[in-house]
Amino acid sequence: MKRVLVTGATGQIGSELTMALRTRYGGDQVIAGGRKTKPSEALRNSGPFEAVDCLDSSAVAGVVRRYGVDTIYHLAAILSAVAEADPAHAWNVNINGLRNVLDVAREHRCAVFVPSSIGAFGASTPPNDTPQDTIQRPSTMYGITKVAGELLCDYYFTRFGVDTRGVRYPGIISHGTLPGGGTTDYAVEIYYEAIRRGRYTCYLAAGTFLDMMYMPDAIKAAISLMEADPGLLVHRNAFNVTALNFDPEILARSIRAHIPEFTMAYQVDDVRQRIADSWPNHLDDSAACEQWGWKPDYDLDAMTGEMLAVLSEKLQQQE
Ligand code: AKB
Repeated sequence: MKRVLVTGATGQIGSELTMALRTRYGGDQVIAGGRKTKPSEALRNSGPFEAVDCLDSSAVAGVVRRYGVDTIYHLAAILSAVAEADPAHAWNVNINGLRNVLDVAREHRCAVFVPSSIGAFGASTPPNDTPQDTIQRPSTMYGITKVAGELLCDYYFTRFGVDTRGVRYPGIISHGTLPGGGTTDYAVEIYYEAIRRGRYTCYLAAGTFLDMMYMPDAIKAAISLMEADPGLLVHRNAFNVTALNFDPEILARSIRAHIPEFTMAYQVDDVRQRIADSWPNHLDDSAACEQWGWKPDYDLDAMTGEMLAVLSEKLQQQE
C-alpha cells in the first residue's frame, strides 16, 4: 500500500492533488504537508496534516519516518513572478528545499515527483513545438531553479538510484486554491472577474501564446507518470506536457460564448510580459505520449464551461 507525502499541499496544485491521491490510495495514506498551520477544512478532515517546511530537512525526515512514506510529491516552490521579486528566496526554496527532499528520499528509499515548468526554457529555445530535448537557457530565477532542479533530480536517479520523475507543467487553471504568483495566473483571474464584474484587465498582451492545462489533467499527469512502468521511461526529469494553447484574446472569446457581455482591456505588466515572452509558444509533448501514455481530457471549451459553472456557484455561496 502506498504512503505518500505531499509538500506544498495547501497550494494551487497541492491542495487538489492531495485530495485526488486520498481518493485513490485512502485518506490516511496521504499526508498533507504545508507551512500554513491552517489548511482548508477539506484537507484537514480527509487525512493527516503536518506542518512541514522543506527548508527544515529534519522535519521532512521526521514525517517520512513517522508515517513510513514511500513516495513524495514535492510541490513546495516559488512561482515565476514572485521569484523575480525575491530571487534569493526563490533559490533557497526551489533549490535547497528540493535538495533536502531528495536527501530524505535517498535515505528512506522514497520515489519523488518534482514539477518542472515551461519556465525551464528561454528565448534561445525553439519556441514552436519545443522538443523534449533542446536548449534550456532561461533568463529568470524561476527558470534557472527549474533547470537546476531537473538536473539535480536526474543526478539523484543516476548517482543514488532515487526514483525521481517530473513533468514540465504549463500554466495551470483551476477553481480551487488560487495560484501563488505565477506569470500564467491571468488565465485563472479572468474567470473570477468575468463572473464578478463582466470585465477583466489583462497584464499580458494580446498575442501572447502560452501552453495551459486544466487542473484535472495536471493531476492526471502527475499520478500517471508516478504509476508508469519505470522500464518504459527513457526520460525522467522532466517530460514536456501540454493540453491547451491560447493567447488572452482566444481565452476571452471562449468566455464570451457563455457571458456575451464580457469585455477585456489590457494593461501590460513589463515584468510578467518579459517572462512570458521568454517562454515557448507551444511544447511538443510526444515523448510523454509515447513513454507513459500522456493524453489530456479537457479542451478549452470544456474547461471554460466547467470553470464558469463551478466558480459561479462558489462565488454565489460566498456572497
Ligand atoms: C508560473 O507562471 O510561474 C507557473 C508556471 C508556468 O510554471 N504557472
